[in-house]
Amino acid sequence: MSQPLVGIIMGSSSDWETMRHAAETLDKLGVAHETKVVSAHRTPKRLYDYASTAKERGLKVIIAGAGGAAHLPGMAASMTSLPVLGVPVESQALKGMDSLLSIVQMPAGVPVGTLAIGRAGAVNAGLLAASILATIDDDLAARVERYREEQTQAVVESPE
Ligand code: RP5
Repeated sequence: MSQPLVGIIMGSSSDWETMRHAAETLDKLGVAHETKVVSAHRTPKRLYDYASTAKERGLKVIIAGAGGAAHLPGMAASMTSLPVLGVPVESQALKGMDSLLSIVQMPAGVPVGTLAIGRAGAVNAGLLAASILATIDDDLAARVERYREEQTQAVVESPE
């Protein structure tokens, strides 16, 4: 793929099962992206390096997924003016409510666009990232429209 436009980061490789859905959604829409494990707690220097250089490296949107005490999206947002989309990964102990509340309630001034817990949030983060990029890319906008149209067509009239 060409120059990545979307950076998908996650707190642990155990988050990949969820975050791969963001990557697969971007694949379907033909959006170049990169994926990295970057932990706010275990690899803070890696997080600093990643977020503080993201813009100059050509990224346009960051998708950050984490579970539990999920500081990753907020910390990433504190170090870049790029849009940051946060995906709460479902945790074992609290089913992702901890992740959601850790990500969503940012203080005014440092936004994180918070998505749903789990797979739905990861898919939608991919779609939102594509929609953001599509505002200045007509070809991508057409692909996003087609994705939505195909989704509509796939809905059956009756469950039987
Ligand atoms: C968080 O802790 C990660 O985002 C992950 O969701 C959670 C558990 O990580 P592992 O113990 O599986 O590495 O930092």
